[in-house]
Amino acid sequence: SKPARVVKDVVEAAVEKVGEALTPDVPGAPGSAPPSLDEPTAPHGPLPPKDEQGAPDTRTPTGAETGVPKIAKGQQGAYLTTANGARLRDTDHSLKAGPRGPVLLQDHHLREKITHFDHERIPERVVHARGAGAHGVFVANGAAEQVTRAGFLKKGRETPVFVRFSTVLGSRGSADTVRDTRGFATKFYTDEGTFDLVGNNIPVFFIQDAIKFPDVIHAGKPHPDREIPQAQSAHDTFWDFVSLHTEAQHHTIWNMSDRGIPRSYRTMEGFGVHTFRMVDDAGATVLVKFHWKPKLGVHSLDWEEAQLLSGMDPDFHRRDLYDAIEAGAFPQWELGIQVFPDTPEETFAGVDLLDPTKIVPEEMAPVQPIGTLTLNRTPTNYFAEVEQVAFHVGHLPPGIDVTNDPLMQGRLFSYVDTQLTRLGGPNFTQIPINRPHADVNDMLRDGFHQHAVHAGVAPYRPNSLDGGNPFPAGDREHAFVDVPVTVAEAPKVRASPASFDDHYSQVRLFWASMSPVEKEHIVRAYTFELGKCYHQAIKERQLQCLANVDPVLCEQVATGLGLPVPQPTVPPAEVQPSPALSQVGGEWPADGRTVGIVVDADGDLDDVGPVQRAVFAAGMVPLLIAAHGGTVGGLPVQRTFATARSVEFDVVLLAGAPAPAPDALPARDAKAGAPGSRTVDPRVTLLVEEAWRHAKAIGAWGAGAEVLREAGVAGSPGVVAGGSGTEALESVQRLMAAHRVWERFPASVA
Ligand code: HDD
Repeated sequence: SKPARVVKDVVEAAVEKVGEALTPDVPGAPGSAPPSLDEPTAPHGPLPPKDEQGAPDTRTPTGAETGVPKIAKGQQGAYLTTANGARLRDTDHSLKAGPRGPVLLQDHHLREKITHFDHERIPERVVHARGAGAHGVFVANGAAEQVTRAGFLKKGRETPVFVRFSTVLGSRGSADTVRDTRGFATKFYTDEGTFDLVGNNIPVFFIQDAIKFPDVIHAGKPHPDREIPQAQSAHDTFWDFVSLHTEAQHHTIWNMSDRGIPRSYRTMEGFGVHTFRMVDDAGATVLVKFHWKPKLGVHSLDWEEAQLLSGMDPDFHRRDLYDAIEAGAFPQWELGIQVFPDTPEETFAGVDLLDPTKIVPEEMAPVQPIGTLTLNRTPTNYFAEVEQVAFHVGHLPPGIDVTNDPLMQGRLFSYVDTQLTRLGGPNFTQIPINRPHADVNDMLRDGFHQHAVHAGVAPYRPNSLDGGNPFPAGDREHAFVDVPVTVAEAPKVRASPASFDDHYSQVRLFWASMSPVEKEHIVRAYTFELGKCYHQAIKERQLQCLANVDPVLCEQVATGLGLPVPQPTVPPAEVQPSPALSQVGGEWPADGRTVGIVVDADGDLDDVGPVQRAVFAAGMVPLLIAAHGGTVGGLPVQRTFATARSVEFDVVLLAGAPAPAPDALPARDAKAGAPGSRTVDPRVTLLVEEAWRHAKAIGAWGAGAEVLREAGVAGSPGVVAGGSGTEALESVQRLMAAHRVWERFPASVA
């Protein structure tokens, strides 16, 4: 049987994998024998470990084969021990002078246990503190072989990976669904050295030079006096910064768009942001930009949904990722590159490729797929893996090199430096999750937390004492050779190229590429965030920036704020919209979505079983919602009216019209002491009203149609009623392909 840590949802999802009736062989699953709650009486081994992360564990980090496991196993043997392996009899009582006497200083176990506990926390990441990670595999399709000698991009090559997704501003315990940029950092354990692609879900960055990074982060983080607001950009210092450093306006409009509130990590694009240089075996180079394209499409939350989720389920994205993987719905992304000629100007179609605040629209340089990422394993231990993983933009394999993007250049310094504090010294590459899968034979020695037992006496080169080891590799041995880019002779200056001065044309390009409903969301986001600022001058300055982007955008936000509309100071650029930037208008698979099904003992339950099976068969997760836990008509209930909220579901189906229960919220039309005129439990009506407001498809059959009437949504777009349960499901499934029922959103911005 599987470990008891398997969560309830996963159990339900496991049912789907089995594809059978609702009786999996998982402890706690409906129909299985109930797990014993008593302490076992006989010792047994620890819970079965997951497969260890790929690195052979019998080698030292220098690559020397020892034949002895070198990675500390979390648990060995069946008995409780001290950290030094002495078996213990009792861990619940301190050693005392008599049962009522003082505790003795000699109690080593007490001191060791408490001391270790006192030091369990390490500093959280200075940015991207809140994250979730997963293991997976990257399979190359060979398309990149034409432009790079990187071995892991050769056709059919499979490379183990670890991915960490994150928010930027919030601290470790902050909510997942806040409006923010998301980190998308991938560690490819290639056999030519680790490649870290440390990207975001937004293709541009706030600043053009790394020297401003502490400033933009200080501005985005909570105010230093009261340390609020947490994980928000809706405050004065953030808007002060972005309106003064107008290069930030492009990244900011992406944040204010639906991209700032992804539906799931599984439905996010990822971007390497910078332009990289690729080099082939002959030394020929091209410039490239990396893109991750999610197989499920790019989807976002509705703003109200995001806010509700921050309270209802602050772990929404982390849970979604882990549940999907545990249920076998492995998230996938296509890795693609835009390829540009490596010219001395380092520009493409007028876009400066060294400016990290600019994109090259896909219509001008198509994204060419070079391989597929599949996340297929959740971490065994959050701290050991997700917290301790350390990425670095400079971790590059032969065939991929950096460019002179001044943001990238600064990052090349920052990522090792920060680990020295966070992970407590320079040996963090020896931590299991960070260990390269390629042989390591460096001449780095000693330092805090040195785990390797290095042999030999000559960690220097050349030497005669260690037989000359280690040897420098040549091209044939896949050495990393820096591309000998010519550096122009130029005066030393603190300056940017003139092309970096264009701060508005691509903001306008982004705005112009949005559908009306997306524009509406952007207007609302600016209005909300600026409305949270206290300083009039900051709001006015940001409105000035918006005037330079687009008059409609500026006017709408100014109206919301009750402020005058400024005139542009920069003439509006002529832009060609890029349809690829819009999230609306396509059709995507429904895999991994969640279907809430309201059931009631008096409703039409016959169709529920077939609907559940059809939902599973479509790769989605059905969750039954009822007035109480346990079963309804023999069907196991997963959510009650007390625990369910619409935001958890992508669509809602109604198989009944539950009457108001005594523990329901008071209906707004109820007089004191009177039951009110409602016939449906107001929590169910609320569920439907919210789902409607968030433009989700809603389906009902039998008595369920009554709920639609009571909620006042019957007959509106995306609301289907009548027929059988499976017919209702088929209708909402068709609607889900577009992700939401877009026409339900009022689109007042043309
Ligand atoms: Fe950064 C973490 C992405 C600019 C300094 N960054 C970090 C993470 C991501 C990014 C995804 C989290 C990695 C993880 O999950 O452990 N950062 C970016 C992107 C940038 C960017 C896409 C611009 C294109 N970053 C940037 C600059 C600097 C840093 C300009 C400093 C000059 N970033 C850091 C850091 C962090 C970090 C302080 C904090 C934790 C860590 O590195 O390991 O070094």
